[in-house]
Amino acid sequence: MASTTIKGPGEARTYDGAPLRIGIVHARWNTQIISSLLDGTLRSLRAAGVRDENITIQTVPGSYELPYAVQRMYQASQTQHAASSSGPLASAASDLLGSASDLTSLPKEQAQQQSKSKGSNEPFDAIIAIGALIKGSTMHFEYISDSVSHALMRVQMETGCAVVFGLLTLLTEEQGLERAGVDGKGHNHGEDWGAAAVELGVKRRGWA
Ligand code: DLZ
Repeated sequence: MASTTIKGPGEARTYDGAPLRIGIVHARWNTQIISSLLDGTLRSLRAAGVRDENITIQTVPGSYELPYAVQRMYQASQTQHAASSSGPLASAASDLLGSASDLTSLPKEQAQQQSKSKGSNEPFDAIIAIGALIKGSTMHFEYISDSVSHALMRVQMETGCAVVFGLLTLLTEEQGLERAGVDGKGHNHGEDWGAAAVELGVKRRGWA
C-alpha cells in the first residue's frame, strides 16, 4: 500500500558504526517516553555495528541540562584521549564517562561488563541528546525548547562533535508516546537518531 505521508528521513545507505565511539545523554523527565526512545536509539546503534563498550550513557534531570552535559562529556572524552589511559586527569574523565544509564535496557550483567571493559578512548564521534518537553500551562515549555535547541546547535558548532537533536517538543503526552513508538503505536524516533549519529560519526572522520 502506498505511504500516506511524504515526511521522513529518506533512504540512506548503511554506514559501519564499528569503529565509532558514541555518547548518549538523556533527560529523566517523562521517563516512559525517554525509556522507549533510548531503546530505539540503542537498537539502531547496535544494528549499525556500534559496540556496547563504545557507547556511553549519561543521564541528567531534565532537558534543560542537556547542552551542558553534552559539552562536558565531549570535553571529558578529549581529556581522556589526550591523557591516554593513565594519570589523574584521565581517571577523573573516566569517572564522568563511565556510568551506565538508570533507564538503559542493557541487562545488568551487560551494563557491568560495559563499565568494566575497555572501549575506545577516542573523543566521541557523535553525542545524542535525548529529552521530551511537554507543553504545560505556562511559558516554561517555550523558553526551554528554544534555549535548549539553540544551545545544542552551539555546542556542536563550537566543539566540532556531531550532536544529534533528540529533543521532542510536544504539545501533548500522546504525541510523545506516539513518537517514541510506545505500545507499537507510531515510529520510534530514537531509531533515526542512532542512524544519524552513525552517519555523522563516519562522515566526520572523513572530513577530519
Ligand atoms: C521543570 C520541568 C518541567 C515542568 N517539564 C519538563 C519536561 O517536560 N521535560 C523535561 O525534560 N524537563 C522538564 N522540566 C525540568 C527542566 O528541564 C530542568 O531539569 C529543571 O528546570 C532544572 O534545571
